[in-house]
Amino acid sequence: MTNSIPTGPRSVAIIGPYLSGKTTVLEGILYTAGATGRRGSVNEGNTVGDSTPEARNRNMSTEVNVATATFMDSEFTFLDCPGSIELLQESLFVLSGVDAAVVVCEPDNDKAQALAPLLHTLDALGIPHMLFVNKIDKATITVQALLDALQPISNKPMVLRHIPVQDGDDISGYIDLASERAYHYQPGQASEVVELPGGEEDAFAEARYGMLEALADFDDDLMEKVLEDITPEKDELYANLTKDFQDGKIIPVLLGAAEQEGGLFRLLKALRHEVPSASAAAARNGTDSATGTVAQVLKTYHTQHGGKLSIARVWAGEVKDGMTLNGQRVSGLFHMLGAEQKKISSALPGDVIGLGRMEDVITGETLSDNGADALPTPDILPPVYSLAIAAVRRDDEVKLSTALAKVRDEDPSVFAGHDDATHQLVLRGQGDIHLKITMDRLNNKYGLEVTSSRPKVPYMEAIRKTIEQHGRHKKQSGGHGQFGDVHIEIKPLPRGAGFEFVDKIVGGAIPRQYIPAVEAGVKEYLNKGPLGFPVVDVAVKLFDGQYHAVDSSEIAFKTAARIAMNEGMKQCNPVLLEPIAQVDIASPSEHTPKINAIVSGRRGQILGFDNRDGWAGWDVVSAHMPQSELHDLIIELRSATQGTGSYTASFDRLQELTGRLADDVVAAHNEEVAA
Ligand SMILES: Nc1nc2c(ncn2[C@@H]2O[C@H](COP(=O)(O)OP(=O)(O)OP(=O)(O)O)[C@@H](O)[C@H]2O)c(=O)[nH]1
Ligand SMILES: [Mg+2]
Repeated sequence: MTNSIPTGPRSVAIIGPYLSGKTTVLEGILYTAGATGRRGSVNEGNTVGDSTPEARNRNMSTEVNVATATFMDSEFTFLDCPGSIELLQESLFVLSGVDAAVVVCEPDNDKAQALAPLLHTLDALGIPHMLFVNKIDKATITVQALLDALQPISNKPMVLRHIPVQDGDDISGYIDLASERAYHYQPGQASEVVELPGGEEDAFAEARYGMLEALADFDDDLMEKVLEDITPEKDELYANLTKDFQDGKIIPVLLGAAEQEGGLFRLLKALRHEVPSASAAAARNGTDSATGTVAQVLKTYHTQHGGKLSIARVWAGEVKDGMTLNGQRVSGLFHMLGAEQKKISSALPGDVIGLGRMEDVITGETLSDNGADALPTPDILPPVYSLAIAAVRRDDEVKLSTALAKVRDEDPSVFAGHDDATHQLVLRGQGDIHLKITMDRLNNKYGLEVTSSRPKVPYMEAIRKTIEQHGRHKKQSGGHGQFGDVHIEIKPLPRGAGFEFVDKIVGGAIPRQYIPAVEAGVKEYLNKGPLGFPVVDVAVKLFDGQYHAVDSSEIAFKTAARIAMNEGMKQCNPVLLEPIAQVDIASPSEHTPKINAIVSGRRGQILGFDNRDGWAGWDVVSAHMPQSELHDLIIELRSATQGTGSYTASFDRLQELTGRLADDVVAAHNEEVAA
């Protein structure tokens, strides 16, 4: 094991739960590394990251912030991801292009579980990751209590690298367990090295022993030393810490207070020494044997003035301004510092760069100059929340569809489409905040004002009784008259059978050429049944009728059919049908009883539950639930599961809805039609 510093540009994701302090960490890191001359603050709205109005107005990150900086000769690109669970898709794309991840979290028991999905994803992707416990200045629990809360969410040992130094109620600094140095936080500056404070010796010795023990599990030499009570050399310790982190065997835990610049210099030093060089990730995704240039797009921006900008990680070869990748010319090559772009002329493996005006390139795409195989891309998260939207100004409709395509380019977890059943334009995504951010983007970037409403549920109706009905259309008004006369039987069909038209005319009671018109008239009626909704599962049999040699016409027979349907359907015992979805809800098992209660409370029928495939300690509850109950399901699920619960849904069947609920649906529908 050696302790040399990995070479080449490296990239690190800064991820973690909502508002844990990631953008503040980035700001502090950039300042510490000398990439910026002053340290901004999220609360003052002057950080390098979060430069868009959507982010600034909300005091939260709404997209990934990309910044390249050089710290002591080591080049790093930091990808600060938004923490909101509704913006998770950003992180998933970013993780395809990093060498390690810093998971920023808070010393708060109640927020520990929010880390579970992220840690699981990092494990599945094989990305080395460490925890940075931020806001240690306002910790409410001891570090040991924090570790006790965190450890169960990962099957890898969490190895504490620092312990805090308590000064009354405050935490005034920390002791680094590997270097055996004590640091005193100095707000706004790098921490000062101080004497090991008296009274902390026992805590230090215990924590250090805990660290050695964890490392010894992966190294026989170290194990022997621990057993024989021999203090290992620092070099040996660092080599073990580095190797076990890089191999993904341990999750190192660092402490800090980013807002006071606390712990960031230590964090940067740890990253500089321990983040593997890009060749390790290239070996994982197979680009280490690539010939020519290979890069992958991690994020797409549509900038206000510079057009489309694709953020890509270079995996192999060299990227140069002006070269052709995937048949498109690179028009501008940049290093990013938030919204700022610094022109560069070429980039080597490991670099994360901005590529200008690659118009047809999408997020996740593999770029190459010689047709390299596509690298895997993350799954696109299935939508869990929808809103019907409309442009406030009618003549903005065309502009809206162009803008929606661009918005989707930047955020592939947004879907927009016309719902054929309800005739609404529906925006689908990961939650209310996600869609509101999307609408703000439409406004801020494209000047489009958009309203939103709860999407309509595509109710249908059917009948429960068979009847026969006569319909006649006769008009005598100078010149040509109109005459059509039909006898039909209207009969319910089993659920899912759709519509059937049966022609039983014998002996030419109605001439052949008019029969399609009868069918057309019936179909036209079925768009809106007696309750006001499209009719399904019905058979109409035409069994008799009359015609007139001069006055009969297609239009007359069509009208006669409509008259018959109009009269007849009312007597067929119409019934409302509501769409029922097959729903699978995933959450940590401890929440399963709550999930069951939520499903029952929303008229759901539980089908069973099972372990979530590949997710130890998680369940999936399967149920049938009415679509009308799904609208805000995700909101209730998340609040019941510390943000970890999610679901997928697909149409299962239509089911009769009767009683007060049905009356309410019909009344609301009629009111709307009348309005
Ligand atoms: N007390 C304290 N507050 C902090 C610290 N670091 C960040 N904060 C505050 O925490 C809030 C969130 O900080 P951000 O940096 O925006 O957090 P984030 O993780 O980037 O948030 P999202 O990207 O929206 O998930 C802000 O009000 C910060 O001022 C810290 O070390 N101590
Ligand atoms: Mg942020």
